Amino acid sequence: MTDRPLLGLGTLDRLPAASRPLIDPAKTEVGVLHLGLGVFHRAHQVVYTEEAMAATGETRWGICAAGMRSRATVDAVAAQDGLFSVLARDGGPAPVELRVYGALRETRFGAEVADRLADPRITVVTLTVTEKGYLPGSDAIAWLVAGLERRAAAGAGPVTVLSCDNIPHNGRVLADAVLAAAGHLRGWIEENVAFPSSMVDRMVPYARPEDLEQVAAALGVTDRAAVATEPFRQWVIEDRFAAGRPAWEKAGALIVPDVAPYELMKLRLLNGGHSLIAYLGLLHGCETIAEAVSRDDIAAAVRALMDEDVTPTLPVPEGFDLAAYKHTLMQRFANPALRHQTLKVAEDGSLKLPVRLVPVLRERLAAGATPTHAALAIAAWMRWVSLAPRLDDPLADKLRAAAATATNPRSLVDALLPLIAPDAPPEATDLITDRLATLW
Ligand code: CS2
Repeated sequence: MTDRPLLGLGTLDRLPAASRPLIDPAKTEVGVLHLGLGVFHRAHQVVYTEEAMAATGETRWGICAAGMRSRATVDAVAAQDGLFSVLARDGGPAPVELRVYGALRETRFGAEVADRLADPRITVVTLTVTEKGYLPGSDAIAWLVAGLERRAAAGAGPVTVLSCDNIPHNGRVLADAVLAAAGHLRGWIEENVAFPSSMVDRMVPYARPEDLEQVAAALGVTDRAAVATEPFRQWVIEDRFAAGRPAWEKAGALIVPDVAPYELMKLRLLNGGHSLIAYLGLLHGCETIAEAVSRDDIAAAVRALMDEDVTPTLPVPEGFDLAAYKHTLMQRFANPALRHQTLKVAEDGSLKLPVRLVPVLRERLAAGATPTHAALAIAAWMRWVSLAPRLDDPLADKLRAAAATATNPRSLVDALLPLIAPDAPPEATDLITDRLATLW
């Protein structure tokens, strides 16, 4: 890296005008608390929240975001006064967007987040803690409950806790996890906290050194917290709030009575498709999702998964153009500028497949159909589990031990399927074994 100055409040005026924040960070107060300071939060909720403030002129929805695992990310963002850039590319010669965002006003690390919830000006908590954040005993849930405890004690009033993770009816899942850990606070939570469900969408890989270099060259400052993403973004939120919120609809979010149809569509088509591409791609040595779908066999498999297996399971919202949605998805997967790591999408498969593709497999089998491509995705995951040099998954040890006992496709399915689909029907085992044999 060169000796360009670091991005921060003091260097904002060096930025090209078109890349400056939409709001004045110095005049923005915190009204939202966020758990999970990863790349997705920065490229999604921060962008919506800043645009909402810019559209309404409200200055009270700045974000205090807490890192759950990476101290380095918290330090990088804090060193830049909360500022970071979003670089959106679609494969064309110039970025579609390159802007520094200023809505993130404070950072915390881990358990420190709890105290912040005692502030009555904070009326919304958002979460991006990934699937494993909702497991019993997770830090995220413990810190959230500790925060709610302080809020109740401080008499700080009702609050909305909004899950932004890829889990069906994520609001209900979160409410159940929080209430199960709440002990004596249960009654207060039931009276004062709303848990809407939401569907979030934007593909955001880990930023690479080349991305940071591109940002620095264009902006003239060093930004160690920049994120590189695609132009597309979507947020559909259940209209169930306990108190005030940013006007996210002014930034394009849909606030609806029921998010379930949107959630299922997104989880099964996009995320389910993603998982299939990632595991098949890894088995073929592909580093990125775009590289994987540039192979005709993988592109054909994803299309077939979407059209033949997933589509018949979806309750499509009134007036929604599903064919166009699927077409756009294929284009997004193929975005050559995105460099979305197959390894990143392959993480935590034991938690992702049960919400993305196992239900498709079960529902289609129950309907008397043969969901070959959902079975192929699961088979590809199993093959990857048995071959991967390293597994990033909360069940990694268990998966490895189970896979180590398997000597043929059938025994691998027998060893792994119960871990992601307990009580799967025998036809599921047969179908996955058949697909696995083609990958063996
Ligand atoms: C991906 C998602 O990593 C994964 O499992 O499928 O992160 C996906 O990129 C986002 O949900 C897109 O909105």
